[in-house]
Amino acid sequence: MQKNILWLLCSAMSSPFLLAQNQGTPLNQPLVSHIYTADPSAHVFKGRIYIYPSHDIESNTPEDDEGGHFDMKDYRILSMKKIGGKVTDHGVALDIKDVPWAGRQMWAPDAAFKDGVYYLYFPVKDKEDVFRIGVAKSTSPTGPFKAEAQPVAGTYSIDPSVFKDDDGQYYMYFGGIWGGQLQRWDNNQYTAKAALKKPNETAVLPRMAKLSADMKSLAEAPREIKIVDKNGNLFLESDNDKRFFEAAWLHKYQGKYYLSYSTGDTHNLCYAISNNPYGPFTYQGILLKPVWGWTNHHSIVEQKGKWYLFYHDVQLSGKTHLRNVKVMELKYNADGSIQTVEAYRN
Ligand code: FUB
Repeated sequence: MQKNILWLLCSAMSSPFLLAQNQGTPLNQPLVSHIYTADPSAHVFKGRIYIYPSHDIESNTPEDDEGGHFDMKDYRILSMKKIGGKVTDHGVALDIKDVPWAGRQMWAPDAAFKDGVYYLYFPVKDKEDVFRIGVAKSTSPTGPFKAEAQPVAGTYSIDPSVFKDDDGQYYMYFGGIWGGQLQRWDNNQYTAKAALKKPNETAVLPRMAKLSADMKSLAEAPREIKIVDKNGNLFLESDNDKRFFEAAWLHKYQGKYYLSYSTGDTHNLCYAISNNPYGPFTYQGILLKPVWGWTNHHSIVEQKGKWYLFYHDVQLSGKTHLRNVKVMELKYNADGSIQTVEAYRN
């Protein structure tokens, strides 16, 4: 076994960060319990909160280090008028069998609204088992969505998140390492057998690109997003309690761009700030500590002057791949830093 893979496996299996279920008492309850949902991308469209989650299922696909057991086959959208209000499940919005180019594994989606049309962006493996990002359209925020015949040209890996800036420009942030395959993409070129980074190598960086006016294509080639420490240095792979792993989310607060993301094998949600949507982003700290389960994935949204963190854990099932979405309020300090939140009470 290659040394770097051994290191990653060991760090994952013996992770001192992994929070076992039943450590503490959940401070928030699942938003729905009749289906499993994860990776909640929340947006306020016309005053209502819509959540675009992954729809977790028990497919009995064996668990592997590439996340094969996350074998989701459709998307279902949730909505609510306000936090704490009734949550509506709007049923299947897009099925994998209606995506002509898709092979398997519908992972974390996001959505955007422009000129009367809602766009669902979703990562799924193509028929060669390479993750690509697709787009589907609807005139309703809850679908049904009609997928384009091909993935968005130039996209790859997982976890698209689409941010609209104040000037009306949309940007897509994306990528995830390990099963998300981002380590296979260097300079936007694919190498199927690319190795994971070694501990002393610079960590893989998330990607972003401006979206074209048609919302179905990239206006430019994807670029790496630099996440640096307070001295301007990029993180190494061994800085795995801080470096990017997956689940990039971009929001703006008081004129600054906040990039938040999961550190994956150390299970933190962290954030970094920039004056520019392209970065570089300076690391600030932990937003949410590990939750029950292996993955930690979120979104941040404002409604009526309050900010909310949507996240997930495995409270309902106790199984890594059967998650449930939750929400809690997020607060900022006067200097713009975010107060670290806890999902459990001890
Ligand atoms: O839901 C499948 C994958 O798990 C997501 O794409 C990752 O972010 C992780 O939450």
